[in-house]
Amino acid sequence: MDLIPTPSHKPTYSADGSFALTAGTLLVAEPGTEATARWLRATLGAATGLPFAAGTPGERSAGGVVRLALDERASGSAEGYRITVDPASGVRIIGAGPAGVFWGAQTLRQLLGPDAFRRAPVGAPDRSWQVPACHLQDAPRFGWRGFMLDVARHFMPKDVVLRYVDLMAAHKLNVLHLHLTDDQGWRVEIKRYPRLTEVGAWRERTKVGLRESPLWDERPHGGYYTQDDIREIVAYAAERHITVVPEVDIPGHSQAAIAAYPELGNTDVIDTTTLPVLPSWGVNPNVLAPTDNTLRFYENVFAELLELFPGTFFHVGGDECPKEQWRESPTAQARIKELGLADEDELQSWLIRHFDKWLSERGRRLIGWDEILEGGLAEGAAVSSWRGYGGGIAAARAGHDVVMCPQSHVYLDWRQSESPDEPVPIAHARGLEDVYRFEPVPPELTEEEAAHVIGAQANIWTEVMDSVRVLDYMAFPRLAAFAEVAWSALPEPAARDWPDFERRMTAHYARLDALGVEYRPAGGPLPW
Ligand code: TNX
Repeated sequence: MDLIPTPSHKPTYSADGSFALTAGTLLVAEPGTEATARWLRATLGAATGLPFAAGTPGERSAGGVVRLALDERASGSAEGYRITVDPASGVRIIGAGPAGVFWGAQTLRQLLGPDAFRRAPVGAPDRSWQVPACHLQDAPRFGWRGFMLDVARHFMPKDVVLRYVDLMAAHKLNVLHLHLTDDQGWRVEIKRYPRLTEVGAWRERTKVGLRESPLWDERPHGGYYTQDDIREIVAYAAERHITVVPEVDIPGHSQAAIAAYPELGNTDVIDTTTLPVLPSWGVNPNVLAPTDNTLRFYENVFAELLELFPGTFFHVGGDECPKEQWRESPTAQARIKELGLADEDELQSWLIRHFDKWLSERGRRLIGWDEILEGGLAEGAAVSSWRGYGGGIAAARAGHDVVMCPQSHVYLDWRQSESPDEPVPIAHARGLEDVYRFEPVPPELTEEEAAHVIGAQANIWTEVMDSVRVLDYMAFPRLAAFAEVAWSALPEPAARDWPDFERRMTAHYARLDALGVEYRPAGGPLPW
């Protein structure tokens, strides 16, 4: 029934009709499935007005039953599930693990049609809610199906993040990578260093930027999440089987931190006390000093963040760190000598290695942008391959895990067409079909190397996105195409059937409409 992402096994729809959800339909949650039952009752209850009264395992009802259960034999993947819809007895969702049950519930919502995505009923009180009779078996291709949101360039209020968690869940995406710090803003409260948000979360009006963009703004900007906000976001995501991966970008893209604590910068090269939270975009020469003070400072920052983010991976950035100041800094040069390093690239590697070790001692794993390969990749590090596939290929060949997110395919800040009316005219045109044709595993990898591609991710950078309306426009519909790439395994990449996806998108646009997503319409940009 026009599912997106399409299930890994072709569903069979039987001719004998459908099951109708009614006020008499019971919701039975077997042990381990209670969280999904809560989600189902809340969302489908709101959309349909039906009560979904709780039944006990084994209970039957004239109104039928929606039964949630766990059975590890349901799929080879803990995120896999099976659904059976019988016109008489009801719906059975069996997950191999709790996540599988949840993804199955998301599929059930799609089977019900677009109005199931609303927050209040819109039809006549006696309208019927039909689920087509079917057998469905599904499991994801990748364990990391990521979406990165840059909340540093433009702060996105907590509600926006929670809404995106729900939108991710609707598309079976399961990793939310939050880009929390950059030159232009520090977005998370750190108790030990209050100036990070007192100073680092606020910037003067943007003075340089994409002037050609109608969204280029001259307003001051700021905001941050308190630690309780983060706890709420993480818990909300966890209920939806989404892991939040924090990113604190070091040693480049760190000027907001330096503006708050000037001793973090290269004080022997420039007067860091005059550096503001950066009011312009691009690659910035003012980077962290490779000193013990910097190491201790970030250890303390990370220690607070580890308490907030329970997931395994911790992203330390590592991208776009110009080395000029290190070249000029007597302190940095002395460090290079003392450590017996060849150059500044190795100095960055030394810094990343330090945190790789520090994180692994705490049971976590470091992940960084593919620049962390330069000067030698830290032992346990995983790589986000953004400058194309090259970094990811090199890392996989060296036995490191990789998340493929090449800008050429899945940078959702890139413009969606060549039209002069595109509201965010960044970079090159990447339309829905381009994203749909993204293949995360490059053919040159052997099977063993390819196993290190643990997933794929779409990234959205928000230099010129200052509101959720623009964010929606840039993220959708392309995130739906990306979700299918990350979830739906195919016999071979060439088997991706664009006309079929385009057809299914017709149904999906109706779901996005019901959700209130302001996607880019298929026919072209809106008259903004
Ligand atoms: C490069 S991708 C960056 C970001 C920019 C983005 C714009 C990456 C790791 N660094 O700082 O926002 O390009 O597309």
